Amino acid sequence: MRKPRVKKIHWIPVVAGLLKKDKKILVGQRPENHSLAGLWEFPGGKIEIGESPEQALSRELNEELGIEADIGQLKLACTHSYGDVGIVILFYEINYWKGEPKAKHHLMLEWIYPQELKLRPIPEANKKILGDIYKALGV
Ligand code: DGT
Repeated sequence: MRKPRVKKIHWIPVVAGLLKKDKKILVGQRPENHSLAGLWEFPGGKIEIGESPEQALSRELNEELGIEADIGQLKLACTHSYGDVGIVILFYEINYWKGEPKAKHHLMLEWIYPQELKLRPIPEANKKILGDIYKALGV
């Protein structure tokens, strides 16, 4: 059998939470020992086998921030490929949660005005859809 000529991308599903409080959003700085270290991202991570996106995000927000989150609406989805690996990211609105977010995984957490996102180093996957992220946040 001939090898296919088109290189297939291996897609990894990822979920991220848009936590909003007093017109600010929560971002975390990716830890040193991870890919994209030092970049500011929305809390979240990869969906594990057998999980729904909402279950995955609820687990990630618990592991990373120590909160019990009420997963809101799916606001935005995008894809980004890094060569032969790609990510599909689903961004969910999070308006309600129990507990105070703490940096259990990130170097640090910060509540910032959405406009500040364009001044920070963020993953390329987010940079290229920043306009849509602003729309999803209602700014
Ligand atoms: P692990 O345990 O090291 O496999 O990591 P997880 O499951 O916590 O997932 P992570 O954060 O390493 O993977 C998420 C991927 O999505 C990673 O390639 C970075 C990328 N990404 C791009 N934008 C964002 C974002 O806003 N938030 C998150 N969490 N990931 C993003």
